[in-house]
Amino acid sequence: MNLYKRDFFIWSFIVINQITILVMAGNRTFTMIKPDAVKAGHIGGILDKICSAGFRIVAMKLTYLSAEKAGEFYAVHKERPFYGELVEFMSSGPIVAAILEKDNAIEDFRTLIGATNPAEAAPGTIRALYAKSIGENAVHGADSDENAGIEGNFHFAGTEMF
Ligand code: RTP
Ligand code: MG
Repeated sequence: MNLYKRDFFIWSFIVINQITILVMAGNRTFTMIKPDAVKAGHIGGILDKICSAGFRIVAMKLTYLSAEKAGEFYAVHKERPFYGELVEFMSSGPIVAAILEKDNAIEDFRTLIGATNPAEAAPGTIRALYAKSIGENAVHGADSDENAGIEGNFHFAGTEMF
C-alpha cells in the first residue's frame, strides 16, 4: 500500500469515528427517582411517563445512597444553602437510578420532568404530577452529556448497561 492510500485509510477511520461520537453524543441521560417518590409509591407511574415519552432503559436499579454517597453525588452544590438538606433527603430512603436513551436525551428529559420547583413545573410534567416541594421533587435529571456520563458511571458498571 503506498503512503497516500495508507493516509487516506487512517483519515477515513478518524473522520468516521468523530462522526459516530457526534451522532452518539446527547442520546443518553441519567435519572434518579428520589426517596419521596419511591416512598409514595410512584415508581410505576414515573417509569410509565418515561417509557411513554420514548426513552429506552439502558440500566436501572433500586438502590440506596448513604449520606456520604449522596454528598459525593451532589458535590457541585456543596456551597449552596440547601446542600445539607439535600444530602439528608437523598439518603432518607431507597432511590431508583437509571440510564436512559433517546435522541436529544438531556434536553427532552429535562422538559419531561419540569422545573425544579413543582409549583413552576408545566402541567403534565413528572414534577408537576409527583413532586411535593422544591427540595423533595421526585426526580433527578442530568444537566449535560458530560454529567450524564459521570453520574451513570457513579451508579453502574459497564457490564450493567445494556
Ligand atoms: P436535579 O439536579 O436533582 O435534577 O435538580 P435540578 O437540576 O432541577 O436542580 P438543581 O439546581 O441541580 O438542584 C438540585 C436539587 O437540590 C434540591 N434543591 N433544593 N431548597 C431549595 O431551594 C432547593 N433548591 C434545589 C432539589 O432536590 C433539586 O432537585
Ligand atoms: Mg441539577
